[in-house]
Amino acid sequence: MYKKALITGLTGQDGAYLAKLLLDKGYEVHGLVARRSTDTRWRLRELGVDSRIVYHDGDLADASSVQRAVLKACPDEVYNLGAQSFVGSSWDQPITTGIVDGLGVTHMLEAIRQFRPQTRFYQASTSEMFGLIQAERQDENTPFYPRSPYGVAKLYGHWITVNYRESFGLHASSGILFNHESPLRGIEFVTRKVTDAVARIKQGKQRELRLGNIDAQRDWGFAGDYVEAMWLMLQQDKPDDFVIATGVTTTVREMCRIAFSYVELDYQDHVVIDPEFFRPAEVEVLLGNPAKAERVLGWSPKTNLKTLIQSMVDADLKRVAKE
Ligand code: GDR
Repeated sequence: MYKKALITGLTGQDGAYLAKLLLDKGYEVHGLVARRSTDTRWRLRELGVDSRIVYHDGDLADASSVQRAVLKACPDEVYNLGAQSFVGSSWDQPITTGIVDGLGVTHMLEAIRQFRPQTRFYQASTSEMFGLIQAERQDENTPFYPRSPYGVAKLYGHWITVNYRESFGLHASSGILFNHESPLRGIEFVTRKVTDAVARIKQGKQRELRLGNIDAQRDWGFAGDYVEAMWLMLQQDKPDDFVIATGVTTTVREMCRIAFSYVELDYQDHVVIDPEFFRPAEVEVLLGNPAKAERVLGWSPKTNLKTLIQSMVDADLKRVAKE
């Protein structure tokens, strides 16, 4: 028998890659999607999966719509990827971020507990929960210290997942994913902001790139590799929490150098530091230890940062040329 999955955040980067992965495995894929006047399905079209998904109108902030989606879809697996996911915006919209990224998780867990307790649940947790890091390499036992309203809301989402697992015996797992990127990344995130600018500068459509703290360090992987880890977590007999990372950390500055030098440009000729893009509180460095995921899930990252950034520049060069 084929399985059914319900994905929240379906129209985002991870939602699109995960939908493709599950469809390729023979799943019936459902998505909870908020109705918007703008086009939100371009990533699904890009991966050729748009017409193969069953859409449910709804929003994580609205508990009744979440319940309705669970009752209609009858999913075997729920992947809760929906969130206000841009850290920078979370200072401007702390309440929306808290409702969607925090309470939204409880809306889904409650729907599962009440109507379909056999459903397996995946929560998209984040390395932002480590924030002001308490260990040089962060793993499942590292204490949390979030540094943004986003990180704080996600920490609530993480602990309520753990709590429902322990309180009600739900098969609920939390993936603590470090930064993961792709050509489908939103333009507000720094990798895509850089690769898009590189393509524009190379084609004479832009001259400079304004960035904030380029000394920040991140552990960047490829989103396509990371959605595989989400699926693997729900195939285990026992629910658990896993850090998903590459184990390599790189500065934003070095990431810029990789992107610009790929098209024979020097980032120093184009990058301008602009205080507007600094955050009220910064996460200076993140470096994950994915040893448990390797051991238990048999998962390891397949794509290194250079290959990833170059593939993003290639995609942006093509897209910008068509504009
Ligand atoms: P992050 O991703 O906050 O780590 O969260 P982002 O790419 O936005 O920032 C990474 C680092 O780059 C620095 N930076 C800039 N960032 C942006 N966006 N724009 C700039 O101009 C800029 N200049 C420097 C930032 O200060 C930061 O240190 C991402 C999101 O996908 C989260 O949803 C997810 O949970 C985590 O990754 C893991």
